[in-house]
Amino acid sequence: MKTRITELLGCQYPIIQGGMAWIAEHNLAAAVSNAGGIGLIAGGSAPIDYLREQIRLCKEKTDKPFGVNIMLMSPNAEDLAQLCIDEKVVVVTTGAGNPGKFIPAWKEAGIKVIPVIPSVALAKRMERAGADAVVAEGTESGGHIGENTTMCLVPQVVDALEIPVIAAGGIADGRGIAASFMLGAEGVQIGTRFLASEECQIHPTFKELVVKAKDTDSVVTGRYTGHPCRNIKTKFSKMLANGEKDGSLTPEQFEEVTLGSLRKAVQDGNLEEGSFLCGAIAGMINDVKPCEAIVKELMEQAERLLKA
Ligand code: TUI
Repeated sequence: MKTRITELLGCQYPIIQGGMAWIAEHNLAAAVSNAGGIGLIAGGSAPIDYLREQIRLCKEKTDKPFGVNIMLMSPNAEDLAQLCIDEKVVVVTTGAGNPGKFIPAWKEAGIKVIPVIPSVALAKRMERAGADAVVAEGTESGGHIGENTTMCLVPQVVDALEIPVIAAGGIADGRGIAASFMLGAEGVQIGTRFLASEECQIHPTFKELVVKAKDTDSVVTGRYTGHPCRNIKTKFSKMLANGEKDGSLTPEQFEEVTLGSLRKAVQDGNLEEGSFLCGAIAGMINDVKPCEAIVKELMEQAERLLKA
């Protein structure tokens, strides 16, 4: 399937793996790239030496293009942005902020720049700033989210821009890909489906939560802090949601108890204190498979539907 996204990135399929903080490391990124998509390594708020090592390990595992996600709320985003230039990364995606100030240097270095955006206004600013494409991310996504849904956001961003649009949020099978293309997207970003992949290095408890999740097992916490995040329902995320609702947890206390909670979920599978960030589509995911099988299944189903 050829689109402006496969042309831009030099990949076989228009599937980009989500740049999930604490989760997306070189084993996952290389597996997705080797399967014909674009794997991403998440910068998150990792130390620069960690990200450099991950990029180099990924280069050893794949000769296919892969990218890096820069989380713009990270205190060392500037250093990580420069590292992408030094390591000649093919494509950078960004999240949780406006990457405008980094775009000229990335473009100068020949890096393809794809900001993740939750609104038409920000999408237009990114196009004007020189972005090559955008990911229009609906509120169905896991992690830090905007308000609009994939179904409403994607066609409005497509109408507002000339550059290609990648749909994200709630896409985990070929039907979601075909629907995204009907909305005018030329690629998809998929995170949650790859959580339940063999190459994903998260704690087994995290994978089990994804596979066992039902349609109603997703909850958004932290709206009152200005950084809403979608999680799998656990005792901890329900406590946060209730504390926010009934006022028993102040925004300051919320920030305090969630500090370090991503690591506790991903590395320790800690159900008492971990934030298991995950998309609302988890209910549809019932098995753990290699990335190659996931990508093959996604593309076969999407192509069959789009031909029909
Ligand atoms: O960034 C994400 N998803 C993430 S980042 C993350 S790590 C984190 N941990 C704690 C608090 C916050 C983040 C976990 N998941 N997705 C892309 C995304 N970007 N969603 C929303 C946005 C966004 C929001 C505001 C992008 C730009 C923006 O601009 C505001 C501005 O400065 O104009």
